[in-house]
Amino acid sequence: MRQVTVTEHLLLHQTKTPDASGKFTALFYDLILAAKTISKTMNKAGLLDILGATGEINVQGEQVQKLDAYANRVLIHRMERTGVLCAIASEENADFLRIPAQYKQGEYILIFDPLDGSSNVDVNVNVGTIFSILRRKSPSNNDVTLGDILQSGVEQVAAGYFLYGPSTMLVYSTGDGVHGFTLDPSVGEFLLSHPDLRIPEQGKVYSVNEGYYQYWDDATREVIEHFKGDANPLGKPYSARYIGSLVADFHRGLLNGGIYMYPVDNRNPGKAKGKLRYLCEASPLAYIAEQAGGAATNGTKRILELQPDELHERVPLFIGSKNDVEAVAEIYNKRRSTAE
Ligand code: FDP
Repeated sequence: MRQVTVTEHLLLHQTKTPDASGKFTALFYDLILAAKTISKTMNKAGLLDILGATGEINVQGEQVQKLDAYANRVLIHRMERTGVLCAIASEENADFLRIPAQYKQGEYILIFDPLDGSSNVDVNVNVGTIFSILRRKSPSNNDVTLGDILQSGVEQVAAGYFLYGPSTMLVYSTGDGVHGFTLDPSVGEFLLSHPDLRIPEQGKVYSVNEGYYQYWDDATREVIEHFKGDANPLGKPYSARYIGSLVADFHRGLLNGGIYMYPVDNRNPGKAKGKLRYLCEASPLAYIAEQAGGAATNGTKRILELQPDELHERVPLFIGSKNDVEAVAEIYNKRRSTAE
């Protein structure tokens, strides 16, 4: 059987888009190249001196893993030279980066989490690179500003992730469904393995760090009880699965259905909005979820309609099968209206 490469797939999308200039395809091409470089290093991680922490604390107040810093460097180095970007924002950098003057400027903005789930990397658990692509809003002869980057999820031009696991995968959407590709290491190409992915409407699995139970409010506890009890559409408890690597937990839900949750907790007043970042985690994954027929909420509002005020804004996230996400929103909305 002849297999479709990701480049062919992108070119097909390009021909379907009126006025397409090929710049977007070029952007993807470089992104894929960066991911292949990261993937290759990930495969040998246990043999290189690249596991463990660098000793630095990032803008999120978290330990920077050596592989985090490495993936960030690879992505920035490759992507600032594409000629189609005007700015890059990474989970690892406090501020967004303007494309240096010596390189050609473009109209797109790339936001990424270079290595999501990296606290798992030392134990050889799946991690990934999550990305979001936006188009700048201000005129191209003006200096790019933070306002160009603080866009709500509905405005994304494309989003997706690379998953580094037993095989390396690319899952992406340009607003025309969700497509999954698997890297064939023997030829170095991503081949279409999961066309038109659809999340099952009803899941059977819930995924949350239940160790934080005592730090949740009553509404959140009721949400979790909904999935653990038998007064749910299954009439029995859901199975629990939590890898602790968002991109891997999300990917399981995308393929098999279910819900991933990272609610607000009161462990630390600084994290009163939850842990996950809107621009580089919640928004791109919500775009993928919706494009695959699933849903994503912060509890009361659709993730894609939220407007971020800060580059590293955090947000609670409930994402996956439509029925399960709607059940969560129903519980939070009911609690909210009785409290009012
Ligand atoms: P990590 O800190 O390892 O990068 O994005 C942050 C994230 O991982 C998610 O990938 C993961 O789902 C979550 O944090 C795990 O957080 P907890 O350890 O608090 O459960």
